[in-house]
Amino acid sequence: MSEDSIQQRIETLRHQIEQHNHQYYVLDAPKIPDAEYDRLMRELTKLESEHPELVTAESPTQRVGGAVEERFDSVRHELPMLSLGNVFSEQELRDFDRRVRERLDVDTIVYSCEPKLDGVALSLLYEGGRLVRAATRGDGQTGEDVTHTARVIPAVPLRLMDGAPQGRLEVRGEVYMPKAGFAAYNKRAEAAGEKTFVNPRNAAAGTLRQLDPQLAAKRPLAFFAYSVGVVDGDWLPSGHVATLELLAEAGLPVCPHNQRVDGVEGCLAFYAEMTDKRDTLPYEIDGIVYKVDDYEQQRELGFVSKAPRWATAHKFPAQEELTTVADIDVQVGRTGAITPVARLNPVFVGGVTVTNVTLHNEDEMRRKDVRIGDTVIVRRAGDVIPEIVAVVPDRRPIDARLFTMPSQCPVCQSPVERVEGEAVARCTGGLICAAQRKEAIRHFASRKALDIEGLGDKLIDQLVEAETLNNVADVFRLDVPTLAALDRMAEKSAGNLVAAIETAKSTTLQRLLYGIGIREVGESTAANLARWFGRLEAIVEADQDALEAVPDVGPIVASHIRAFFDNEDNLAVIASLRELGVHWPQKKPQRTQTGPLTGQTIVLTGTLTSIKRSEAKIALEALGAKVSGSVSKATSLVIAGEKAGSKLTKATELGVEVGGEEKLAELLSLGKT
Ligand code: D41
Repeated sequence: MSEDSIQQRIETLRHQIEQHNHQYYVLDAPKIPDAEYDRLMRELTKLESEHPELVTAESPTQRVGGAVEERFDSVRHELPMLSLGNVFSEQELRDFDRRVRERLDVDTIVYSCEPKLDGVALSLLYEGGRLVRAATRGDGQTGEDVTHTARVIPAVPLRLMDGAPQGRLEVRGEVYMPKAGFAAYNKRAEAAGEKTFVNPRNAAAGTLRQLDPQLAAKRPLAFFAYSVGVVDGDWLPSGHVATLELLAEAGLPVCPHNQRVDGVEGCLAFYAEMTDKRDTLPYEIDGIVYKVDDYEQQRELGFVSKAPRWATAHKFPAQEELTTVADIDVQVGRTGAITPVARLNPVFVGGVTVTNVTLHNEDEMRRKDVRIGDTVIVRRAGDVIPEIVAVVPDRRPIDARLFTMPSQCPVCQSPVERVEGEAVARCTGGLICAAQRKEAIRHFASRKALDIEGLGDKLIDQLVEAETLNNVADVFRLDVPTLAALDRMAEKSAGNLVAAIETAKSTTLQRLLYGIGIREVGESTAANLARWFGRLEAIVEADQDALEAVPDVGPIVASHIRAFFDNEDNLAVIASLRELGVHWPQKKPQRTQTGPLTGQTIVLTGTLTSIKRSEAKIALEALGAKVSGSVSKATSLVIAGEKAGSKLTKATELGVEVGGEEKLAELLSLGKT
C-alpha cells in the first residue's frame, strides 16, 4: 500500500470506529458485534504503529475506555483502574504463564481463576464502613460519579459488616445484569414500546449511567467484587484470594465460582469447566480472568502501559460475528412446513462454522428484514441453534434482494398453503412430497423412535429418490443386495444395517406412536397415549372425547390424532409394518397411574443438568405423579433447576416445598426397584 492509501485507510477506520463508539457509548445501541469492532481497532492500532508519523491526538487509539461525559461529575482514580490483556488460545495462555514464571524465576504460579463477567467495572469507596462514592472506570484515570445509581443496586452494600476497616477501602468489581432480569426487562420494554437493550452488558452500562435513580432501580443490576484500590491501614492480606475472602466477610458479593489453582494446567481445567457451565450460569460471562495470587509477585511483575503483567483475560470464542447472506431458499419439513433458510458465507462463531441458519417463517424473515446480499450478525451461544440477530443496514448493497416465499413446493410442486392466523406455510403434497417422505423416514428411524442405527440422512435421501423407500414400512423391506448396490455402501455395512432393522422390529407402542409422525405428538404425549390405552387398536378407535381424556392431550392434539387414524394410507402403512414383523407388547390400559408418587403434583422448572425435563416428566408420571406446568396451592413439590424464575418465586410465596436435582434423583430412584 502506498503512504497515501494507508493514510486513507486510517481515516476510514477512524471514522468507522468513531461512529461505532457513538453508537455504543452514547446511544447504548451498538450496530456491529464486538469481535468486528475489535478487528477495526486492531487494524488501526497496527497501521498506526507501523506509521507513527500518522498518529494524531484525536485518533480513537489514543483514548482507552469510554468517553467521559459531562452529565456526571468526574472522579479521578487515586490508583488507576487497570485494563486487562487478552489471550485467545491455550498456546497464548501458556506463553503468558511462561513469561510470568521467567520474570519471577519460579517453577509454578498460584493463580486465582475468575469467570469474566460481561458487565461494567465499578469502583466503590467506603469510609468508616459506609459507601461514600461510586465511580465508573472511564478511561482508567478518570471515571464518572455514579453514586446515585450504584446505591440502588441491591447487591452493593451501603454499609459494610462489623469488622470491616474503618479507614478508606475502595472495592472494585463488575456490575452486571443477570440473564433472566435482562430478558424480563426487554420483554416489558418491548410491550411498552420502549427502547430495548442489545445485550446485558449494554443494559448494565446504560443503567449505571442513568440520571434518574428511580429508573435505574427498576432495572435488575447485580455486582461482584474482584479487587481493591485504595486501602488505608494494614487490613490487606498478602494475596488476592485472601482479599476476596475478606471482602466477602465484609458483606461484599464475590463470585462463588472463583477458584485458586496451581499452574497453567489448573487454569486450563478451570477454563474447560466454565465453558461447560457457561450456559447454566445466571449471568453472561465472556471468558476467564487469571490473576497471580501473591501480591509480592504482582508487585515484582508490575505493569505495561495500562495492563498488569500479572493478570490476563482468556476470551471465549466470540458468540456474535458478521457474515453475508449468499442466498435464501426453503426447506420442507416432515409435516410439510416450508421454512426459509439463509445460506451464509461460512463464518466461525461460538466455536463452530455456521453456513445455514433458519429464518423460521415468512413473518420472522420480514420482521428482521433479511435480504439476499445483506451483512448480518450471526449469533451462536452455547449449544443453542445459530440465529441471525439483525441485519447491518449500513452495509446493505444496492442490489440486495428480497426473498419471496414460493407458492409451489420446490420439491413436489404441490401448492403451498398458509392458513389464516398461522405463521407456517405448508406444502399440501403430504406423502406425495419426497421431502416430507424423507423427513418422515428420518424421524421414524431416529433414536427416540424406532432407533435404527446406520440409517442416516444421506442414505435416506438416496433410497427415497430411487423410490426404494416410499413410506416408513418400506424400511423393513430393505435387504443386503439392495443396500449393497448403493453408492458408498459396502456389503458389511449393508449387513449391519439390515441387522439393526431386524432389531428395531421389536419395539414399544410409545416409540411407534412417536415415530409414526402424528402432528403435535411428541415423546411425552406418545408415552401418555401408550400408557392410557395400552393397545394401538384402542387408540385407532378412540373418538375425540376419549382422546381428550388423556393427560396433556387437548382438543388440537386430539384432532390431529383422529385425522391421522382416519387416513386410509396411514392405516395401510401400519398394517404393512405389522405384516413385516414390527411388533410391540400389548398392555392393559393404565388410567389411574398408581405408584409411589400417586397423589403428588410436581412442577419442574429451570434448567435440569442431569436429565432432560421431558424425560424427567415421563419418569415421574410413570411413578404416579401428576406433572403440572404451573404452581398453585395444589402443588406438592417444585423441582427447581438452574435459572429457575417465576415458578420458583411463586412456590416460595405459596410455601410449596422446593427441591433441587438431588430431590429429583431421590424421587426417580423410587422407580429403580
Ligand atoms: O469479571 C470481570 N469482568 C473482571 C474484570 C474480573 N473478574 N477481574 C478483573 N480484574 C482486573 C484487574 C486484574 C485489573 C484487577 C477485571 C478487570 N480488571 C477489568 N474489568 C474491566 C477492565 C479491567
